[in-house]
Amino acid sequence: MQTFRPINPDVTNRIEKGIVVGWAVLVFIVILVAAALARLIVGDISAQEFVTEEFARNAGASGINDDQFTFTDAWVRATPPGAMTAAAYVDIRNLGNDDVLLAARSDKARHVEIHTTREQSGMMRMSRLDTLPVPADSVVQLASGGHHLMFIDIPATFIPGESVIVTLVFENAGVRDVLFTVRDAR
Ligand SMILES: [Cu+2]
Repeated sequence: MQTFRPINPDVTNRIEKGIVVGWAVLVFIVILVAAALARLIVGDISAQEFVTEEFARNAGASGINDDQFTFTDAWVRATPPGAMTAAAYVDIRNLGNDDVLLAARSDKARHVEIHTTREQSGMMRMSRLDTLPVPADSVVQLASGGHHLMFIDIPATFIPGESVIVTLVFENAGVRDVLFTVRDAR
């Protein structure tokens, strides 16, 4: 025969304490996990922002600025569907020593050529330049109707507002990544 035994108040107290401590530990763990996740996510975002900001500082739409070069007005002419080539323009200011643009490349074209425009028997014709001198203390303008960069074999059309990174290779100063913006200009 069972007899009813009142629960020892001391035991009840101990169980309640255990539950409180258990909850406290659980809440603590949840906060730790949440903080770790938040840090991971926020950390990633700020890393991206840092890259973007740094790139914008070095190669923003208004151009990159360093001790040697300032690149301004860097843009690519938007292309109609099916186009195989696109022209790109930029003003290169050389604040340093004499240099020579040797090549350009972009992952938005199979290759990029340096072109110039010449009048030939009343027609404007483009021809390829092997290199383009960029003398000290000068601005070399790659502009419509003159020197320009030519994207050859483009896999996709260039849509206004898009950004295109073009790597310019200089004989002395090395490479510079310049951010070009696609513009709808005819
Ligand atoms: Cu051309």
